[in-house]
Amino acid sequence: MQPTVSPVALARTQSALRVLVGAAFLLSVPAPVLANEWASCVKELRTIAIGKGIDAQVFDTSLAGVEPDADILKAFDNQPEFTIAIWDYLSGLVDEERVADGRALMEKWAAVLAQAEEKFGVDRFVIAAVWGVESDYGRIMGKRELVRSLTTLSCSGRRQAFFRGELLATLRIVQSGDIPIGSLVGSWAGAFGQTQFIPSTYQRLAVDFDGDGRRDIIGSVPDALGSTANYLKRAGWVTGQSWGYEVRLPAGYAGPVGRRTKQALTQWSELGIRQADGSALTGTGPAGLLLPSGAKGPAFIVFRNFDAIFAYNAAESYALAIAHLADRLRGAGAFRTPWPTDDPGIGRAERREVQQRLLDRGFDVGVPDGIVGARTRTAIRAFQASAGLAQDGRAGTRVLQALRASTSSPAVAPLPK
Ligand SMILES: [Ca+2]
Repeated sequence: MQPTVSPVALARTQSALRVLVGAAFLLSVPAPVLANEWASCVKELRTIAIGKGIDAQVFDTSLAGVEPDADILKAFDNQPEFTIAIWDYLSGLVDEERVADGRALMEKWAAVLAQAEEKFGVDRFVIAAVWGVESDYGRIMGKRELVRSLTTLSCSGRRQAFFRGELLATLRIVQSGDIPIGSLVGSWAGAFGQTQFIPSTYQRLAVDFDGDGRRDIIGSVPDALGSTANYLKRAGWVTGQSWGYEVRLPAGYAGPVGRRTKQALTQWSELGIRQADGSALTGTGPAGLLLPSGAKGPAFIVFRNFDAIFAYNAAESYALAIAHLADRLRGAGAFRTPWPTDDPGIGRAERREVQQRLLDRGFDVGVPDGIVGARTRTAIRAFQASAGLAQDGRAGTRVLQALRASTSSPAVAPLPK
């Protein structure tokens, strides 16, 4: 699937969606910035910033010695242009590790989550799931200096006006004393913190939830969780209602489909749709029918709260990952209907195993970190070629099994005794 993604949504959760939308971003690759252009651009930004209420001293301190980030351009160039299958996407985001980590952290932060649920009316499992998907519960927040990235993007490329707004919002964070300049690191596009807000979203929606007077979505878990709850509330979350659930379609279903094609549950029932366990549909309000991989894969009835999650990052696959992780954290199992593939996706532990086994066999994958990038895909293709398999470069069940089998029967014959 190739979702339409706004620059705002894209910037916020670039890490989660990179492979889905890499192609869209290639359209706005900035050109390298020349030194004299850079200096005059920074000067212009200074005038604009001061005109918008940023102290000259804050600007000068924040921009001191900042140079264009050529890595941002390289990162663009290295974006693979391919579409990931929904089952691979979900297998990486909703795996056993993320479920176990999330359960442990929900216990640790139970009081804060209860407060967030009470104050904003948003389901704590969904709050935790957003946290888990956006930053792996605060573990992966990006390491790029926000001011440097955003100044680079403010002085080069097609979206300069957008990124200038984000740079100003960043300087306001510094000026307010919410987060010190040295801590403001994030993704190349300016998403930062445990909720991966971009600075303008932060300015609108971040909350001080631990009561220390600062809104710190990087260093404070309560601030991050409260801010996520506030975001979902503002996106229209309906308290006490479900996002939706898996359903079963009648054979040969050819009725309406789509998140936006909402109708009453009675109408869906008349079309023969039941809950996955065969029971009658339940819930409140109009619902859509989501078929992420067509009528042969898992099907879902989705309510208004699915749209609230969708608002966090405009991709249905993303919203489904959050929704499913939330259910898994709550204790639910995998989907009943399997994905329509004979080569199911694998989680991060298995991806690390694939990488380690490739490494053991002499294929270069870098550090086995569970992140399947260009290097790992190249190594998988090389292994697939050597093993006579189709070369799709995908880290899936089939490649894992082939690696396990080939390691247990060594290619090199043992030395004679
Ligand atoms: Ca705080």
